[in-house]
Amino acid sequence: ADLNVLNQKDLKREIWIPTHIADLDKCTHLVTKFEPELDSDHPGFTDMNYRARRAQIADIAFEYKYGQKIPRVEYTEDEIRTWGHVYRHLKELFPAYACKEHNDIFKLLEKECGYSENTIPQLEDVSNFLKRKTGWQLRPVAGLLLARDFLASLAFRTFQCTQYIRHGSKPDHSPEPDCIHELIGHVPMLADPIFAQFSQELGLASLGASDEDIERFATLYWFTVEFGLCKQNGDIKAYGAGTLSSYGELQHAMSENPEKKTFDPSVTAVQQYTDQDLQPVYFVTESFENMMEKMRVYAASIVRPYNVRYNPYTQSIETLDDK
Ligand code: HBI
Ligand code: FE
Repeated sequence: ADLNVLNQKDLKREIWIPTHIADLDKCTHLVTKFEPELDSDHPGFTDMNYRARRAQIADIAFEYKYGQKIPRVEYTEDEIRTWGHVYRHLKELFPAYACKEHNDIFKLLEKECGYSENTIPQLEDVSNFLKRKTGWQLRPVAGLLLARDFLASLAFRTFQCTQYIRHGSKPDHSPEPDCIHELIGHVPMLADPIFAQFSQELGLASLGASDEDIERFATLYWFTVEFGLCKQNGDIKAYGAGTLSSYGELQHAMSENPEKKTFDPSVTAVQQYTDQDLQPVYFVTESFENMMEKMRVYAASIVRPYNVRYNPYTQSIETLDDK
C-alpha cells in the first residue's frame, strides 16, 4: 500500500477529517439537546444561577485551544455536595458490580489524582494522569457533540470532557454528560491499556466514514464505551461509563430485568437505544481483547476512500490509499 499523508487537495475531494491533533479545535460542533437553556424538562431550566454557572463553564471550552492547560474551576459547596452524594453511592456498588480494571484504576485515582468524596478533580490533573498511563488526554467541551466530531477525537487519544456538574435536584441521573459521568465513568477505563487501544481504534474507524456508518459506530460506542458489560470469572460486570456513573443504572444493569445479548458488532451496530431512560438491552463481551478483535473485523468491512493509521510521533493521521 502507498503511504501518503493527506494533503489539501485530497481533503477537498473527501469528507473533511482532522489530520493533526490540533485540528480537534475544529471538531467542536454541539448538539443542542438536553440543555438547561432550551429544554423545559431539564432540572436546571428555571434555575437562573445554574444556567449562569453553566454558561461560565461552557466559556472555558469555547475559548480552549489545543496545547493549552485546561483552566481550573473552583467548584461551589453545592456542586461538591452533588459530587459527594453520587460518589458515595457508586463506591458502595463498585466492588460487586464494576469490572476489575475500573476497580483497580479507581483506587489509583484516589491515591494519585485527588479523587475523593470531598473533591471534584480538576481536568488538567486528570489529563496528566491519563497521559502517563495510556497517552490519553482530555480537552474541555461545552456539552454533547456531534457523533462525527466526538468519535474523531478518539482517534487522537483525546477525550472531549465536560467540566460542569448536573443539577443538584436530580443527582441520580443526567441525560447529558457531566463531570461525574466523565471522571467516574470514562476516565478509569481510559487508563487501562487494552480499553485505551479499543477506544482509539473505534475513533480511527470512524474517520472518513459515511453518515450511515457514523450512525452505526455511534451505536457501537453506545453499547460498549457507554453501557457495555463484560464477563469476568463467570460473573457479569459493568465497564460502560453510563452504567458506572449512575447508581440507578448500575443496579438496573446488574438485575434480571434488562435483556443481555452477546456482543456482535454487526448486530449491536443496528440495535435501537434510548438516551432518555434506563437501558432495556445491554451487550456482554467475553473480554476486551475479544471485543477489539470483533471490532477490527467489522471496521474492515466498512467502505471508505482510504484506510488510516495514527502516527504517535507527530500526533497525526496518515492515510493508506489501497482501497
Ligand atoms: N459528546 N460531549 C460528548 N460526550 C459524549 O459522551 C458523547 C458526545 N457526543 C456523542 C456521543 N457521546 C455518543 O452518543 C456517540 O454518538 C458517539
Ligand atoms: Fe459518555
